[in-house]
Amino acid sequence: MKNKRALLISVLFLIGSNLCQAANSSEDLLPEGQIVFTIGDYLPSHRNDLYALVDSGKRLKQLTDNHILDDFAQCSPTSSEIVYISAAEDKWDWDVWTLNLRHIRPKVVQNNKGRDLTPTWTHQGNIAWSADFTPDWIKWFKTTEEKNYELVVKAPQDTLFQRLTFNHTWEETPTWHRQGEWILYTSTTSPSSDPGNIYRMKTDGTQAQPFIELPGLQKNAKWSPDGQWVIFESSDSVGFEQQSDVYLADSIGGSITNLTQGIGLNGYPSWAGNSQWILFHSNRNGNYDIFRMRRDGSEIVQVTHSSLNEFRPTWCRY
Ligand SMILES: [Ca+2]
Ligand SMILES: [Ca+2]
Ligand SMILES: [Ca+2]
Ligand SMILES: [Ca+2]
Repeated sequence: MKNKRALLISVLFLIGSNLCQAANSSEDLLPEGQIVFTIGDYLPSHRNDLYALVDSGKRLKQLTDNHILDDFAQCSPTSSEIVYISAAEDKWDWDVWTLNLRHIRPKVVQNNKGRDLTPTWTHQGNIAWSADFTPDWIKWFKTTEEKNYELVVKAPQDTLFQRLTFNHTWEETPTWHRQGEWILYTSTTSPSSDPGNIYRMKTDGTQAQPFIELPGLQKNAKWSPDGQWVIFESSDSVGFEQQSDVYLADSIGGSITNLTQGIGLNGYPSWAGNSQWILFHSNRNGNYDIFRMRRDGSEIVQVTHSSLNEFRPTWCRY
């Protein structure tokens, strides 16, 4: 326990001192706000914990410390809390949790059987995620990609979630348009020929249709706060990627631009500061770090510099 604490303190110091160095430059690292992200193994593991970078990038605050998986944070529309995945109750059965950023108070949203993935907030502050609907009797015969995940949504005060998709494929990484009319999400309709594309559907689950179809896997789409743009990640395969980049599209899925241009693996884009800035992670310098850039891909600045992996950022305004 003592060793773990000593390690943690040195890790915080390492990151904090590197960050201070960066923040002392003439340029502000970020629009006013805080970045919440994961430090640990890039693949989900019990070493992954959530941290917040506060005071314009000068101070690192640890949000979870329980030697279990805490990962995939997304900031709420009011920026007062995050939703994330935790394996607090069972190593193999991940669940959706929220955490109040001021009081660091974790709360389980749904203790749902199976793995719950990629949680997000709707425009109204409800919580949506991807839930495992693979029947128990068939689970052992299916590869990961063949399992059936469905998108579900739940108001914080409700006991039951509402199911949005009804099919036999994997749906994940939903994102709500700010007016609450459309959802974008990723679906693995034909994993043998294409590992996944971005679809859109009405928020009641109807009118599903392709939105962005490129070779490889497109996921982690996020509508911009002003509703005009979509950022997403596109990689060449599922796992063991050779290539992954952050792309920008307009609100109807056109004018697709590669913003990160192939240097390292780049992904998990997130909007910051009123649709003008994008956060993302990249391993271009040998391990994962958080970066930020303008919406057109210019002014890329590295935000974290430690030799650990920092990844999956989400931005919360103050
Ligand atoms: Ca679960
Ligand atoms: Ca499904
Ligand atoms: Ca694709
Ligand atoms: Ca790093």
